[in-house]
Amino acid sequence: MATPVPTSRGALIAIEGLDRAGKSTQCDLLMERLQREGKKARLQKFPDRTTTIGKMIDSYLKSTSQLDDHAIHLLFSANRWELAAKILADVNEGWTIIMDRYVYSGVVFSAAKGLGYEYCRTPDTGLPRPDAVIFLDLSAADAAKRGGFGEERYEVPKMQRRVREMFQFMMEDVRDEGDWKVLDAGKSVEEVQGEIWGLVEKAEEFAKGTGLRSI
Ligand code: T5A
Ligand code: NA
Repeated sequence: MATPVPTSRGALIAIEGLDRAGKSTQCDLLMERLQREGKKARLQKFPDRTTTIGKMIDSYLKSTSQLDDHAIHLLFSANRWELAAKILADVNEGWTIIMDRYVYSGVVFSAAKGLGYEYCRTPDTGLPRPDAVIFLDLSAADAAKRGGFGEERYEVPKMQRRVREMFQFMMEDVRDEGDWKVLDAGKSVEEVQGEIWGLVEKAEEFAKGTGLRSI
């Protein structure tokens, strides 16, 4: 029996990008605008540090605990899986969900540490696939202008360089999937927000009349 296609589902949108590209700034502005316009919309940050798994991830990122690279990779994925059913249900009930990072960060950060790219993708296979992935691209020079790194584990120049290379590799690899939109995050907050808004409206239009797909 064919699965009925929901006609009034929300859109699932991932905001991805390099560190300090402005993902959280843009997600917050986007949520304000969506809510101002009376839309059913919510934000989902990944990692979601509030769950039991999320707390393990948080302590790893703050270097208060150590974990094998495979183990932390699987925990990041498990953190997405534990929230997947709710994401699916909410989208099908008409909620637009904006995700601040998603599987793409999961793949590139672990691959940047040396785990195999294909291995890194495997645990996320089957998760809800975003209608649009909005990638905020920032040059290393512009990133450096945005103040010093914080205290967290991956906020060191060598890791950041590898992450940038891996994101570039992954962007090429998934190009055919057609749902990646790359924006120049070096523009002003307002300019970037304007471009994101246009892409969000398109994704919402696309979402009407199509079922949510899987990764
Ligand atoms: N991770 C994550 C994995 O390894 N695997 C996974 O599966 C996942 C999901 C935590 C870490 O976990 C890793 C990746 C990370 O290392 P996080 O909590 O999302 O992930 O990371 P954060 O440190 O919160 O986020 P970022 O450092 O990447 O920053 P953002 O959100 O991109 O940037 P934002 O909005 O905080 O802005 C940074 C600064 O720039 C300014 C802002 O005011 C702020 O000061 N700014 C601008 N300045 C000029 N022009 C603009 N257009 C600007 N936009 C923002
Ligand atoms: Na952030």
